[in-house]
Amino acid sequence: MKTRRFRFASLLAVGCASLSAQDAASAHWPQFRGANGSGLAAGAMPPTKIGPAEGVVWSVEVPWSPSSPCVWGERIFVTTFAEPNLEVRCYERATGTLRWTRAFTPEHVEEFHRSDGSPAASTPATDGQRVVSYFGSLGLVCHDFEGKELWRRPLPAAESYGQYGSGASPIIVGRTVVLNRDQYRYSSLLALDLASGALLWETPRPEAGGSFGSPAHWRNNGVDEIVLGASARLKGYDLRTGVERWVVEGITGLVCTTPVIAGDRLIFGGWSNAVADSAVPPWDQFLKTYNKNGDDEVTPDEIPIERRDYWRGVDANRDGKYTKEDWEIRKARNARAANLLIAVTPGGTGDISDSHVAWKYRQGLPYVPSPLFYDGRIYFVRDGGLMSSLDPQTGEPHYTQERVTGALGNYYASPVAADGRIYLASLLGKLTVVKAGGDKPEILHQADFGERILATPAIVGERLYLRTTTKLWAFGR
Ligand SMILES: [Ca+2]
Ligand SMILES: [Ca+2]
Repeated sequence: MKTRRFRFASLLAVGCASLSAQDAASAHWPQFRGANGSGLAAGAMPPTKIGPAEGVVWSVEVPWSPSSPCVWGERIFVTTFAEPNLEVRCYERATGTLRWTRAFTPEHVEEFHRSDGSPAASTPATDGQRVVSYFGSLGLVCHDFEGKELWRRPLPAAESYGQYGSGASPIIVGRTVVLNRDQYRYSSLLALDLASGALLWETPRPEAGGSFGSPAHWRNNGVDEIVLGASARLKGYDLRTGVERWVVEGITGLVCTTPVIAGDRLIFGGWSNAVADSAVPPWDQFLKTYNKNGDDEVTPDEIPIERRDYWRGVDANRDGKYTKEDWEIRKARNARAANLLIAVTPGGTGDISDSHVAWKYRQGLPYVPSPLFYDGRIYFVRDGGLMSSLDPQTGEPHYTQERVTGALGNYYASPVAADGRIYLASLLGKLTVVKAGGDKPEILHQADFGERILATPAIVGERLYLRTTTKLWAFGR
């Protein structure tokens, strides 16, 4: 009898779990790029005809930041920079009415690029009860849905690579908040208890000189892992302990993208000109140019002040000065770094660079936008407005670098998909709806918002939410 009751309870639990998973996929968009960063909203039916004068349900003015909407039930959460404050905002999903704002004035605002960056670049994450927001200048803060602060985890102001500003968003996996804190120095991966904000583990990543992609959760052969890439390496960590389980050597140098799950595989794709490092002269030449006191190193005070920031990222061993060792480290790193899109197969531990990479693809790679896995295919968009689609099993292209006609130029927002359509938003403000599948991207619709788009759209039910430079928009049929 006990056994039977236990079995019944297990069945019930399984039933509930699958129901809530379905529910989560369609009724919510709980973090950057939705459920597990997939860019997908299963069962959603967003409109095709979207534009500043088409399908608008509502729009509201929001101070600019590149973070994306996070949606749960009747609430939309966004972070923003309303100078001098960092803000978490909650809007009514049905009407766009501002429900609450919580503002923070940091002691030091992290450095960021004014044109394309903001100290509120990270998208919040929610489990349906709490919303967790990250600011590189502040740390993590958790609110309930009414805006009551539940906990705060202060962190020193981030020193991002190249002073672009922090870019990665926190994710929630079960009861754990995971944050990529890759930066110029003191890089680490953190896990916190969602309920209390207590630190569960922090794994130093001294080899990571800064990255901008959000981590992904991969259930790899039965083990819950956190995966992220930086500085020419893709790594998997045990979610429970933070212990590194595997590494793939030889991805791109500067990572802006998030890995995505494709069936039992993990897809990672990224491009950066940090692979070539063409701007860095040979060591002897650098020493000759800047060294003033005849020793064998260059200290920052020997470099003209207007050039110091430029050279900061070259200090590979992070000791605050420039020596031949920095050049050797960079040389070794660059020797392995490669601009690639790869499929990692499950079950590997240790260095799996050769053993668990099913294929590598080298063309048309994305810089900032993450790849998308949708309906059996991988899609990605390269700066210039060139779209590609691959088979995840073989890495063979369905099409390669096809022009997204009418929406060329650069892309920051990641592609998202629902109901047989892929939604692309270009930096210059063109929204393009492409039919999934086919032997080239068939454009179903295109609109010009007349202002820049950096944020990845969110899709929930029959709505698509889009953040442009000045506004948050809701679209429906
Ligand atoms: Ca010197
Ligand atoms: Ca150094």
